[in-house]
Amino acid sequence: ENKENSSSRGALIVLEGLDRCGKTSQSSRLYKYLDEQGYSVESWRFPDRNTGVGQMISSYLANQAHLDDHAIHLLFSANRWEKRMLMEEKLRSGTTLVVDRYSYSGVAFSSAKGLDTEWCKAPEIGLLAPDLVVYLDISPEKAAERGGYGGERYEQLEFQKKVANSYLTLHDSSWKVIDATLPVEDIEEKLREIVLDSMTICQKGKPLSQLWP
Ligand code: DGP
Ligand code: NA
Ligand code: NA
Repeated sequence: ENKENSSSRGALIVLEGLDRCGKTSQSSRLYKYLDEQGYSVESWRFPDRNTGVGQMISSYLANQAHLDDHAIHLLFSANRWEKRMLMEEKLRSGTTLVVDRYSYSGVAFSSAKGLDTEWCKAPEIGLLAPDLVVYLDISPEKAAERGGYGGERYEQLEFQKKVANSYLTLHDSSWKVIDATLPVEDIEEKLREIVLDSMTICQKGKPLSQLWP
């Protein structure tokens, strides 16, 4: 099998979940595995704190800047828009992207503050739709027990409970849910399996599409 077939595109793989669900370490394990297998793959995350917009988001999360809930929502969205072109180029050139958080975080976290869900979804329209969304499922209580909430703005049990409820209303039958309380190696194995399936479907010519399908 030729993994470099120029007609095949990469897959847009998104990992979602509450803070402390283990998403970040699973996405780096997945990246490392795919890379070692010889696939063209990159590890991305949102917010991307390296851009100008990302720096504003970062200081908001660190409670160093105060912004209206709507304004910060639009900045998170802008942070995804500023990477959209590059994202499409990478996917079309055959690179799979493993992305830690995406538009679903955008809607889940802002609607948890009480913003209208449809309003929250609107600025995400036209961003690339993921080929696979994996939700690492953990209760807010269990996540909080893991400790190490870094002290950023959203890292509080009561707020995470609201985020969990928002995710529940967002998630549809296309999402793959993995129990985030399983041993790390078991999660890793399940993740590999569903990601490789999704990559195969993309290689076979599945077209890129846009949010919200
Ligand atoms: P992380 O770097 O994955 O720990 O994300 C930082 C925090 O920001 C985390 O609590 C999740 C939250 N977050 C991520 N994306 C968005 C978004 O688009 N909108 C809002 N309001 N919060 C987000
Ligand atoms: Na965090
Ligand atoms: Na994280």
